[in-house]
Amino acid sequence: MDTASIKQEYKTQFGNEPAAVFFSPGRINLIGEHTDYNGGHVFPAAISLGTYGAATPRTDNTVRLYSTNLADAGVLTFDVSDDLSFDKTFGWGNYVKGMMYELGKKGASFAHGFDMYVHGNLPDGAGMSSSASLELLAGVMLKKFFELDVTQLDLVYAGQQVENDYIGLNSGIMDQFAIGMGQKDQAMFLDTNTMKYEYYPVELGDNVVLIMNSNKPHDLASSKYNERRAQCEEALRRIQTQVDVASLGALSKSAFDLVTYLINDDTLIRRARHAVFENQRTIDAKQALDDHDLVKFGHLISASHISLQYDYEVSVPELDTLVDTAWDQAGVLGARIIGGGFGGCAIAIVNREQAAHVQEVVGKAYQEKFGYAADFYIAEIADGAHEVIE
Ligand code: GAF
Repeated sequence: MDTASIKQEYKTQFGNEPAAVFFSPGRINLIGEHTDYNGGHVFPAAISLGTYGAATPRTDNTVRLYSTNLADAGVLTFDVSDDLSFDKTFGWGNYVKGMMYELGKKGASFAHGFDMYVHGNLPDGAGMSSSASLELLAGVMLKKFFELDVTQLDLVYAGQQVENDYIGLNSGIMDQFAIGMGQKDQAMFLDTNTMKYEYYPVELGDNVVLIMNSNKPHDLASSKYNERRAQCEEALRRIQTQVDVASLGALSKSAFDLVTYLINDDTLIRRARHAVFENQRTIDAKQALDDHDLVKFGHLISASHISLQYDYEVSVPELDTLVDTAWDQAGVLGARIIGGGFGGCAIAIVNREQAAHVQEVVGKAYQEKFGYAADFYIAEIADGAHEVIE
């Protein structure tokens, strides 16, 4: 959907012209999975698939929300003077109301209502972070309409608080950061321990990032995401009984080896090993790009998948099939699951000329095995959440 169509749809729904249109991307992650709540590094980028919002301030206190993606929910309505606490029955609207709630805790005030029409082209539940996309969409809209004195980074943190405190998913900062701070053609190499980051051009020579959507939706909150985080925290707690270390991300691979006896539990060792090794792989992957060593970069990406499959156990047969089949194809440098796991998407770094063939072969194998199709997109790296000015 382009800006003109979303404006038209807004008008059909609400009867007036929208005052502004906003876009908030989804994200991919080159490498660094489940490291962001372990004080490690991540390497994500915002993409051109995402969520559009057309909106207008109102003179009264009513808020009306409508999403084409969840049209069955109809128009969701509340009043800015209502209790804005989480309400399970309010469905997707909680992401917008949650941003008001969290920004309100930081001093923002909302003196009037607004109408908002939302349309996302990000496949729902595909692990490209449609929820963070919606949070940041609401964030940039609220900032404009209520003249909030907040930075883009403040909106990023508010989005994470919506997940953690409002919705109840103990996610890290990666998704909101990538979606809020993204820049066209740039990935972000972020140290989640210090929050220092640098933009890094996604220049992969003759290669593209092929997104492979399993179309098996994941549900992070009801999946084992919070359990994984708790397992990492427990492993760290056991290490800290004897060693002064702030996070798993602060441990080198050899330092970790020396303290596994303190963890002394098969599952917890595997979870923590993933966090420690994945952090190191992410640092090495950036070094490989610095060295123009794309073959090594690809190997690190594939190693990440193996670690997520066996040590962290967040993959599923659908994603393993996409990744394994991609690995077997000429022109593929590496492939792995992205995001929280338990469904959603994988990526493959593929030679541009061979991408169509890889897509065909992987798609056919997937359809034969699972009886439904996977979808494929070439990632376009895009700007973070913003108002669309024409
Ligand atoms: C989800 C979370 F929201 C992120 O914070 C991150 O932990 C990711 O899973 C795994 O790397 O997308």
